[in-house]
Amino acid sequence: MLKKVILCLLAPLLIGGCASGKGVDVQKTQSLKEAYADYFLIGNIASGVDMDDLRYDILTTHHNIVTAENAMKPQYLQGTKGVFTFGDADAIVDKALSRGLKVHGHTLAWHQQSPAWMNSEGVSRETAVSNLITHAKTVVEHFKGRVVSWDVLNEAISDNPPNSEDWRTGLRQSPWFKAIGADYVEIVFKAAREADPKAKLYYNDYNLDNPSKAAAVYNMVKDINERNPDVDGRPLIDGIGMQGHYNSRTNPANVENSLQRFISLGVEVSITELDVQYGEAGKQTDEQKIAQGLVYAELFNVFKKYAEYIGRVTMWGIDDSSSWRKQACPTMFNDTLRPKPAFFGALDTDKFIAENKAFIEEIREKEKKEAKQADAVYGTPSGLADVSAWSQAPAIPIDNYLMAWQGAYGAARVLWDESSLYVLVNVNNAEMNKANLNAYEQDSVEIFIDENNGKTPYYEKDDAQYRVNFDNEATFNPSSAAEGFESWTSVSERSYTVSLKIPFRTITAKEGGVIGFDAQINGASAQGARQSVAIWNDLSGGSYQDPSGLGVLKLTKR
Ligand code: 9MR
Repeated sequence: MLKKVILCLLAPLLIGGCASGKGVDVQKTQSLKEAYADYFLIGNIASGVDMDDLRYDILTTHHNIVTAENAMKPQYLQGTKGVFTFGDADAIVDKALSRGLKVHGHTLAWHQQSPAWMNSEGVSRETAVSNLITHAKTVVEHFKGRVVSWDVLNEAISDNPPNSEDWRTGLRQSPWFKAIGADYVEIVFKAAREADPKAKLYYNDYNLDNPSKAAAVYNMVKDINERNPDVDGRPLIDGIGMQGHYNSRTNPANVENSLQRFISLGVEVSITELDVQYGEAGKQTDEQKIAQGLVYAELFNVFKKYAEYIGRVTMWGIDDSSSWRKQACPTMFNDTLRPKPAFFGALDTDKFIAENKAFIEEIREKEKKEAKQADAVYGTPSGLADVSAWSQAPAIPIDNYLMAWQGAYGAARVLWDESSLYVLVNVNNAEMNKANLNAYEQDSVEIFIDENNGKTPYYEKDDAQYRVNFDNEATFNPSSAAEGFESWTSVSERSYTVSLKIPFRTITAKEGGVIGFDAQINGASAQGARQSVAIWNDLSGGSYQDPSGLGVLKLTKR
C-alpha cells in the first residue's frame, strides 16, 4: 500500500529516464547552482556538442563552472610537437566566460589521450622532462586569467598501490613515469605554478573512495607539499580532485572518510567528475531511477557537510545520451534532457530522502542479490598438468557475458588445501590472440579472490586478481600476489586449459570456510581487441577493483 502511494507521488519524476519520455521542464525547476550558492561551485563538462541547444541552457541554468571534457587534453592541444592547436578549447572557454561561467582546466599530464612523441618511443628522460615542462607552461600561459584551476596531473596512482605509505611505489607505470621517474609529479606542478601563480593546482584521480588508493594520494600530496611549502607563497599542490565515477555499490561513508583525510592535509578538495552508474543498455527501471537519486542525495549530503573545504562539485555529463557511460544512465538528465530523480536528489537532499525513504529501503533490500555459491573440494594435485586431479570437483560455469558479444566461455573447478587454492579452467571458443598490449584484452582467464569474503567495495590486503593468458603469461593485481603463484596452460585449436596454484596470503584454509571467488574469461578478437567477457557471478564488470560482487566458494571435504 505504502509503496503504491509513494509511486503515485513520484509519478511525475518517473516518466522518461535514460531512454526517452517527458518529464519536468528544466526551465521551471529550481537551479542547482542557486541551491548550492552558499556551499560550493556547481560544474559540468562541455564539449563541442554541448555548446548549442538545450544542453547549453542546462549548463548555464544549473552550473557556474565548466570543464572541457576532452578539448584541453594533451593530444588535442599538442598532437604534433611544437604545434599547439587551441581553437576548439578557446571556443569552449570564451563561450563559457561570455555566459558568466568560470572555467577549470583538464588536464596537463595523463597517461591517456597524450601523443606518444611526448614521452614514449624511446624518448630520453631529458627530452621527456623538456616536453612536459614546455607543454604545461605553454598551455597554462595560454589560458592564464581565463582558467581558475587546473587538473595538473591526472590518475598518476595505480588502482591498488602495493604500499600506500610509500607513494612512489604506488605510481602507475605510465609513459611519463617510465620516461622520467617519480619526480615527474613535482616537475609538472612546478611548471604550472610558474606559468600562472594564481591558478589553483589540483591532483585529480578516480576511486578515491578506496582507502588504500586514497592513502597513497594523501601521502604523495603530503610529502610534496612538505618539501615545497612555499612556491609563490603557498604549498605546491592546492587541491585534490576526487573524480567521483560512482555506481550503485558506492558507499558514501567511504567517500566521506577520504574527504576527511584529504581535508586534514589543509588542501582544498573538489568533486571533479561526478556520475553514478545505475542502469544497463541505456535503460533504467523506475526503481533504479529512485535508487540513483538516493545515491546523489546521500553524496550531496556529505559534500554539504564539508562545504567549507570543497571548491566545486562538477558532474561528468549534462545528460545520459552524451555521457561517456551512456549505457549506465549515470547523469541527472535523461535522453530528452529532462531532469531525473537524480537531479531532485541532488537539488534538495533532505526532501528527496524523506519523500522516498520507505520505497528506497525496499529497493535496496531487493537489490542485495544473493551471491552464487559453489564447492571447492579438498585435495592437492600432484602437479598443475595433472588435470584429472580436479575431476572430483564440481564444474563452475563461466558463461554470463558482460558485453554484447558472446565469445569465449568455459568452466572452472577448484581444489583447496590449507595453504593454496588450485583452479582449473577449461575455455572454449577462443581466438587465441594475445596481440593487445593490455593483458586484459588478450585471450585469458582471471580469478578473483576475497579470502575473508569481506565483500568490501575496494581491495583489502586479502583480495587479489590473477590473470593468465592462453600462453601461460601471468599478471597480478596487486603485483605482490605473484609470490608463490604458479600456472600451467595447454592449447588445442579453439580451446585452452589453464591451471593455477594460488597461495592463500592471509588465511590458513579450513573445512567449512568460505571465500569470495569469481572466474572470468576474456575473449580477444582476431584483431587483438577484447570482444567478450564471460564471468561466473559478478556482473558489475568491476571485480578488478571492487570485490563486493564476487561469488562464494565453500571449502568442503568429500
Ligand atoms: O569523457 C571522456 C571521454 O569522452 C573520452 O573518450 C575519455 C578518454 O579516455 O575520457 C573521458 O573523460 C575521462 C577524464 O578525462 C578523466 N577521468 C575519467 C574520465 C572518463 O573516462
